[in-house]
Order: sequence, then structure tokens, then C-alpha cells
Amino acid sequence: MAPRPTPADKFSFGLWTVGWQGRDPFGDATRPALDPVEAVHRLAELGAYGITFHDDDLVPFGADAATRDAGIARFRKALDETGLVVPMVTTNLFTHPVFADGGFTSNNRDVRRYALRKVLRNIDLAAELGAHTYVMWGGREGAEYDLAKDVRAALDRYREGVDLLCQYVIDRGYDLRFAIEPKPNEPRGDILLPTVGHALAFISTLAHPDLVGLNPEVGHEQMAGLNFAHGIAQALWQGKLFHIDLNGQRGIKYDQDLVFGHGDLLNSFALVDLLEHGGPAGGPAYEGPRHFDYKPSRTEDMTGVWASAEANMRTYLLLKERAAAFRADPEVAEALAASRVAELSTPTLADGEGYADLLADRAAFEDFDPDAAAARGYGFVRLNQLAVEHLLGAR
Ligand code: GLT
Ligand code: MN
Ligand code: MN
Repeated sequence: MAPRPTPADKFSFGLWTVGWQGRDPFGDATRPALDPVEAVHRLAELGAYGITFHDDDLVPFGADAATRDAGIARFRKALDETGLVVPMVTTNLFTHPVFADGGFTSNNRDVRRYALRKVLRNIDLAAELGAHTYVMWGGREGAEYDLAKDVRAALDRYREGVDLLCQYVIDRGYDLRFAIEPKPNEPRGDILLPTVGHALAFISTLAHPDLVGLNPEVGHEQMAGLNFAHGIAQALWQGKLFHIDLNGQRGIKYDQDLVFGHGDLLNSFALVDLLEHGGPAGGPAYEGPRHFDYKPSRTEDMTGVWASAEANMRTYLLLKERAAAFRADPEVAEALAASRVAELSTPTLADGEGYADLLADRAAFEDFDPDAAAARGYGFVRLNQLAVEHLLGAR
């Protein structure tokens, strides 16, 4: 029996997730359109606490002011009725053909100016609805042809855009931070800021680096063959885990957006353990929304859509429960000690020690026996097997 999700679990969903109609490059929609108001009610019933959206998920692209106001008003009413919050908002700079070569980094300067205006308008709405995170997924910021994109100029323009948006938020006094979402490819052949590492390096060049962090997505790092839990650990280490997109991906292929845990389950276990128990006192290392960015497979009807939404939350809670059992198991504690996991937290140099002291320490080199140190195994496989057994409910 999985525990039932409650708003205290901070589960949130994008409108575009449960609202995905199953249209892909090879086939038409397999499901009807979903009214955002219905999405709010259904997600609240399932125990979610938040809902997120792109400007165009809520109000169709190009709608007139009256239609826009009416769409926002009925969405707000649904939020008030259910208590659901809007922790994050983002902009669609990828669907309309005008963004074929990107938004902030299009070769066409007019498109770049238009993209910034589209974001500025939506930032006002985000602030109005009480969002604290503004995600920037630059899916169209990239290229297929190396000679068609001056990558250094594109990064200049990317930075120019993000700097402008930060200044806007500062001047307006909004309590809003930006989170860049990396992805290696798809829809572009190669996307700029393709991984957590690239995005972190980019952020360090900004005018207001403190206002900009990351929204890493499980599948996006895994599409690049990277270890998601490691990427999240570095984002946390750098104080940059502003938001997270949870889902599932099976290896290096197209972006699958499966239900959380339906990809690399063992890495998902390590991730939940990190988020929930990786804090300084063994508590949560991340306090923000647990945001699911998945696509209900196009084989599913609407019943399957809601079952898959629930599946994300159930899997998360089950992994959280399994991680707690893992942490409480005395044999795990013993295996962790045998593997010297905690020893890595001891600084390599003693307090106040410098290279002169290290050079003078015969035990560190002259009298050190590398063969004896090498002879003792680390016991990592035993530790991992304990994790697998907890995951399988065998302990
Ligand atoms: C798009 C993308 C997601 C992003 C969303 C935010 S839109 O569906 O595949 O990974 O998080 O723009
Ligand atoms: Mn994705
Ligand atoms: Mn995402």
C-alpha cells in the first residue's frame, strides 16, 4: 500500500503533462483537449499541491486581451476552489514557427526582441499568481548545422536576455528566481546549455548569478548518458537546485518523459534518498516542489492519464518510504561505515595544515604502504545490494 499523496508532499504537475494529447512526429492526437480548469480539479483530488503552465497552455497563442483575461480568471477561480498553488510558470518559446531558430538566440534580431516581450508579459502573470520560480527551457535555442550558428554570439545573446529579465524582476520587486532547464537535443539537433554542467558554467557569467539556478530534468541528463543523481548533487552543492523536473527515461534515445521511476529505478531511488535524506541533519536536501514533467503515453485514454499522474506520486512516496527504511537499517549503517562513505566528509588536510606539513608527514608518503591500502576492498557491491533489497521490499 503506497501512502496517499497530500499537499504537504509538494507534488506539482505541468498543465502540458496531463494535457498532452499524444500528438508526436508520426501520429495525430489520441486524446481530446483537456480544460485547464478540469486539470486543476482532478490534480487537487489526487493530492497534488501545485500546477504549472506555459503562457500558451493557459491562453492560446495570439488570443485577444478579453479572451486572455477570461481564461486567467476562470483558472484563478479553480485555484481558489481547490487550494492548488502555482509555484512555477514558464514561457512557450518553441511551438510557433516564429521560434524555429530559437527565441533569445534566434539569428533574427526581431524574433529575439519579440521573445523577450513574450517572457516579460508572462513574468507579470507569474508574479500575480504568486509563483516563485520562472523556468527557462530553451528547447529551440540551438542548431542543426554547425556553420549556421555562431555559438559564442548566441551565448552573448542568451546572457543579454537573462540579464534583462533579472533586472526586470529586481526593478519590479518580484519575489521570483529563474531556473534554466538543460537538455542536450530535441527539438533542435543540438541545444545550447545541454547539461547541468554547461548551465552552471553559463550562470556564473551573468550579471545577477544569485537570481538564476537550475531546473534539471531526469530524462534530459539521461539522454546525454549522464548520472542524474550526480548532477542533482552538484546542483545542490552549488546552491542552484531551484526546481526539479521528475520523470523516467530509458537510456540514450529520444525524450521519453515516462512516469517517474519508469526508467532507471535504482538511480531514482538514489535521487529520492538524496532529496529526502541528503540534508545536513539527515533531513531533506531540497525543500521545493516535486514537479512531474512527464507525458502520459499516447496509448492511454483519459482514465490512463489520471492513473499515470497518480503513478508519479505513488512511486515517489514509495521510494521515499524505501529510502527511509534503507537509512534506518543497522546493516546498512554498518555497510556504509565499512565502505567509508562518511570518511569522505573528513577534510584531507588537518585544521591549519598546509603543504609544508603534508610534505613533513612521513606517514602520508615515506611510511605509507600503498599495497596494504590497495588490498582492502571498499564493499560497495554489498552496499548496493542492500539498496536493491530495500527497493524490492525484501528487507
Ligand atoms: C516541454 C519540455 C519540458 C519543459 C517544459 C518547460 S516544456 O514540454 O519538454 O522538458 O520542462 O518549458
Ligand atoms: Mn523531457
Ligand atoms: Mn522539463
